[in-house]
Amino acid sequence: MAKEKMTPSIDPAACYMLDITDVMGISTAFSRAADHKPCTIGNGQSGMCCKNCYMGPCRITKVGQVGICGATLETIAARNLARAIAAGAAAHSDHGRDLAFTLDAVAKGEAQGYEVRDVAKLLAVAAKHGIPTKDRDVLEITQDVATKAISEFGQQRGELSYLSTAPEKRQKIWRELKVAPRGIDREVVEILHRTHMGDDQDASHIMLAAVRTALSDGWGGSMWATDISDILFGTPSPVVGQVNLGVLKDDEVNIIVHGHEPTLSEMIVTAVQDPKLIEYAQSKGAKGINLAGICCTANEIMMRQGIPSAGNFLHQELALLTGAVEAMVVDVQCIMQSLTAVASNFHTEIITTSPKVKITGATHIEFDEHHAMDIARDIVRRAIDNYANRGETHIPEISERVAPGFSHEYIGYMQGGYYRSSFRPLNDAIVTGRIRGVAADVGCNNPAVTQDSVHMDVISELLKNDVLVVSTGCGAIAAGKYGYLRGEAGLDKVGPGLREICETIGIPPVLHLGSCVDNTRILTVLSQMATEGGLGDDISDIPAVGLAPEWMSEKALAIATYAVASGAYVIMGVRSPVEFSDTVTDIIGKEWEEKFGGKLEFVAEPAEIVRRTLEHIDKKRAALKLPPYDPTRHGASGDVPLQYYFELPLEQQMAEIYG
Ligand code: SF4
Ligand code: MSK
Repeated sequence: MAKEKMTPSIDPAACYMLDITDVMGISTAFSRAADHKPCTIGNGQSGMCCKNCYMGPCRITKVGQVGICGATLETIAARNLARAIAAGAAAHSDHGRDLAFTLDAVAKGEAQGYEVRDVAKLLAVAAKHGIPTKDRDVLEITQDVATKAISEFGQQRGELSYLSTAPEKRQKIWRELKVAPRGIDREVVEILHRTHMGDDQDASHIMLAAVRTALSDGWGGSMWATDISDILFGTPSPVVGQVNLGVLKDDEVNIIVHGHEPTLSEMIVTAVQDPKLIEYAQSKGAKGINLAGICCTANEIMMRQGIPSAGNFLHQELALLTGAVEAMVVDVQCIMQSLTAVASNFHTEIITTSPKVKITGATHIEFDEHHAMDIARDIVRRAIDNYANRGETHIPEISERVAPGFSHEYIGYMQGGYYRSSFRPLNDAIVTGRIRGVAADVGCNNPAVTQDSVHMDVISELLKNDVLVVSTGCGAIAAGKYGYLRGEAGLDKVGPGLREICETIGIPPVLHLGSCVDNTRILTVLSQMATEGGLGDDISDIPAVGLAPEWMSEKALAIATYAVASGAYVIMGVRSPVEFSDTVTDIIGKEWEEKFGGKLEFVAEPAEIVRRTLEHIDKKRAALKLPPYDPTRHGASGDVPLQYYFELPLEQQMAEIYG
C-alpha cells in the first residue's frame, strides 16, 4: 500500500525551503523519511532484533520465540533499551566532562579567552559539593570545583555528590532500590557489561541498572555540564532573541554554529564582534558578520548572549539550502551526515571541530580550549573569505522574537527578588488552582511526524488548560517559532489563571530553560518546589508531567528515564522502542510507578498526550487535597469571586484563604 503523504512541517519557513529543494532535486531528512521503509522489528513495533553476539543476529517476531542463546523477547527488549539509555547518558555526560576540563584549564590559567564569568554561581556550586569558599581565591575554588567534577566521572564507589540536593524522600528511594549512581563512567560501562552476551538476563533487573545509569546523567554528567557552563559563560536570565531561518542575512557573512557545546561557540560569539574581523568582512563586500545557531548550541548562546537561532533539529539542512551560509561549524550530537552532501550544492564549508567528530567531506579544525580564541578567529576568517563564492540566495523572511533564559536561579529571583528568591508564589498559584499544574515539553524533532506539530498541539492545549509549560532543546525552539516565548504573546490563548500569573510576574506562557543537558534545571526546579512546601515533600507529589512528543535521540531516552526515577510521569511521542514487549512496557510503566512514583509511556496522538497529562495533574492535585481545577474560578481580573469562598464550609474557607 502506498505510504500516505504527510505534511512535512507546520513551519512556513521550512515549507518555503522544502519547495526549493523540490525544484533543485536535493534530498533532505524530510524527503528521505517520506521514502523510508522502517524495519518494524528494529524499532520494536512488530518484533525485536538482537545483535549482541555473532551467533545472531536473532529476530524475535512471536511471543515465546527465543534467540539462539535462549534470550527471550523481554530480555532482548530490555537490553536494547538499556543500551540506548546508556548511549544517551554517555553523550550528555561526556559533554559535561569536556566542560570540567575547560574549567580545570581556566583554574590553571591555561584556557585562552575563558574566565569565571559568574562567581556567585561558582560559590553556589562549590557549596553544593562541600567545597570551602570563605576567604579563598576564586581560582583556588575554581580548581577545587573542577577537580571534584572530573573525579565524579571516574569515581568507583560511594555516591554522586549532586544526589544530596534532591528531596530527602527521593534520596531514600534511590538508596533502598540500590540505584544511587556510584560514578558517571562506571554506570555506563556496567550497562555495556550487563547487556553483553551471557550476562544480566532478567528484564526488570536490567532496567533497574538502566535507571542507575540515567541517574548518573541527570544528577551527574548533565548537571555538571549545566553548572559549569553557567560558571564559565554566565547563568542565564531573560534576553531578547530571534528564531527561524529569517535570522540569516543576505548582505552579511553568515556563520552557523550547530551541535551542543558552548565552549567554542562562545569564543566565536566574541570573534564575530572583533572590529578587525568586521572590517575584514567589509573589505570583502559584506556589511558585517552574522552569527546564528541551530539545535542546542543555538540554545546555549541564545539564552546567554541573545544570538539568534536559525531553527531546531530539522532546520540544519534547510539553513544550508538558503545558499547564504558561508560556514557551518559543528561540534557534537544531532549533526546529520547529510550536511556535507547538501553543502556540496552551494559554497558552504562544513567545519567539524570536536576531536570526537569527523565527517567525510568536511573540513576539520580541531578545537583546543588552550587556544580557543585563535581557533575561533581562524574559523571566522575562513567564513569571510568564502563570502565571495556565494551564489543565489533564498532566505525566507520569517522569524519570531523570543525571550529565552529562564534558569532555575532566575525563576526563583523573579518570584522573590535577589534577597528573597523563592518558589512560594508558584507553589501558591498551583495550590489555589490558578495554575493547574506544570508540564515540561522537551526534546527533538523527528521527521516521522510533521515538524513541530505535536509540540505545538500539546503546548497550546495545555496552556488553554492553565498548565504552565517549561521547555528545553528543540521543543523550546519550536515554541519560540510560533510566538510562545514572547512576553506578551499568546496570552490571549492561555487560560485565565495562568494568564494572571504571566501578567503579574511578566513572563511568557512558555519558559525556555535551555538546551537538552539543561533538563537538569527542571530537576532542580522540581526539587525546590518540593522543598518549598504546599505540594508534598517529593517530586512525585507535584502535579507535573514531562513530555518529549517528537523525540528521536537516545539522549531523550536517558532524560526520560532519569526524570521517571526522580518521580515524574513522562510521556514520549512517536512510537515505543519496546512496543512489542508487553513485559518491558509494564516494567517501565506500572513497575516503575510502584518503585519510583513516576512512569514512562509512549503515546503518539497529541490529544491523548494532553488527556493523560491533565488526568495525571488532576490526580496529583486530588492526592494533595487541593481544590479541583476550575477555570471559572479565576475571572478576567484574576480574582476568585468571593462568592466562591462563602459557599465553602467554614474550615475550608479558612484553609483556602490562609493556606
Ligand atoms: Fe542471538 Fe543471544 Fe546472540 Fe542476541 S545474544 S544475537 S539473542 S544468540
Ligand atoms: S538538539 S537531542 S534534536 S532536543 Fe539538543 Fe534537539 Fe533532541 Fe538534539
